[in-house]
Amino acid sequence: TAPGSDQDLRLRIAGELERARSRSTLLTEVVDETELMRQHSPIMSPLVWDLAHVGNQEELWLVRDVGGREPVRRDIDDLYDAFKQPRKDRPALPLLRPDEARGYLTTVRSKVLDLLDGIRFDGSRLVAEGFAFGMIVQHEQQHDETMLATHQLRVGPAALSAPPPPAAAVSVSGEVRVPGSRFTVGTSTDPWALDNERPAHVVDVPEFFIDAAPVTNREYLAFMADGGYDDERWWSGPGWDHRREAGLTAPLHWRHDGVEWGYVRFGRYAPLIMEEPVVHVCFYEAEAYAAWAGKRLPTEVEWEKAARWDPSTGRSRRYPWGDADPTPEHANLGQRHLAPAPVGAYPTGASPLGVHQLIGDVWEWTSSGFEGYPGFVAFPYQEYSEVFFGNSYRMLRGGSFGTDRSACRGTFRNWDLPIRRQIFSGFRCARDPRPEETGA
Ligand code: AVJ
Ligand code: FE
Repeated sequence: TAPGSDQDLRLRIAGELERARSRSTLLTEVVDETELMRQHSPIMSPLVWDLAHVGNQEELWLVRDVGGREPVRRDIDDLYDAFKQPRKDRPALPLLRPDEARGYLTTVRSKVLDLLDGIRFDGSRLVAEGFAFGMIVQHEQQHDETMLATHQLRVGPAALSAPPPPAAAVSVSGEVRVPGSRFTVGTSTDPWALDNERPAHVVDVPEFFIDAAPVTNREYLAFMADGGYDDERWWSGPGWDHRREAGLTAPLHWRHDGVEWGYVRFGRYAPLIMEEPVVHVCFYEAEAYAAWAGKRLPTEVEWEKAARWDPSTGRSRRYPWGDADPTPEHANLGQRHLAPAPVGAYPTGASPLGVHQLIGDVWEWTSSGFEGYPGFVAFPYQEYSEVFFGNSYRMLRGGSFGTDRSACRGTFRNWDLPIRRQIFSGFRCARDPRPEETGA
């Protein structure tokens, strides 16, 4: 690497680290100390745990591993190890108080900026192209999205605010036909892609149809009005069991005031905006809706082909619109808004085949479980992805309004349990071609 480009990368990394930190700061300064220490839901951490955990991972990977420096606080490693401390137990731990946590993050960050100064990116695989720094940037942004979901679960006066997302600019409906072809899934070259996105490999994807937009509140309400929640036909076995045990009747955070449906968003009530993608549904609800609509959920590979395939060259792009990093014109990302945007709000972000809002707005459930790609190698630690492989989880794609652009790309893979709906999750449907439609 030429020294000039090393310096460009150092500056880019410093900027990304700072952007992540200002978001973490915002999410933890708008509520008081008691609220930071409190557990707002047994499936979430106290906000102050996420905050110190972000600093601890930065210390482990950058200060100690990359920098080879002395530990800052080895004594707190166990407290902030997500595998040693189940979420429900985290509020009872002797956690750093908010001011201690902030001081710890500041100390760690100043050491990181010190070692970044003058670092060369041609060493081990961990530092090559700034990977470890990119991983830590994405880690902080992922926890920021988790903290945003905690804010959504929190009860009390509104703490966060943001301008509303843009209105629809075009009308988008119906399905798009994706012809059968070979398609390159994943990446071997995107420098900050995580282990589960690698390596790039070619698969044969038969022709399928996919919705041009995510399923909206209007469409989801039609499923509810048709008795979808009470009709076992649409639900899988485990889905129906869960629907009954959990008493599901509507997406999480929806309220019916006797006249109309609305939702509570970050502490404020609002009537439903009908053309917005539905959000806060679990995998089982998405699956039931798709069955009711005579469709199914896309597989992960189908979703990725819809998002990345360039029909004129057969090449896989980084994003639906091309290889350029997302801007506010392409997608609703980065907590700029506190809601998904209505369908049709991002024509600039559409794919060549005319599939809209694949990136941003809502994470989209797919029908796939979590497996490593052929040739998968855990890197740099098994606990990022590999320990979750198997059929317990379902994959989500595309990112939400709460996902930062650094942690979102056409190849990015997210996962959660099929019952989870505290995340900003929605979906779109797909289907096989009907006999008369094939091979067009
Ligand atoms: C990829 C979002 C499922 O938050 O559990 C954060 C990311 N891994 N710290 C999660 C992650 C370790 C992970 N998800
Ligand atoms: Fe983490």
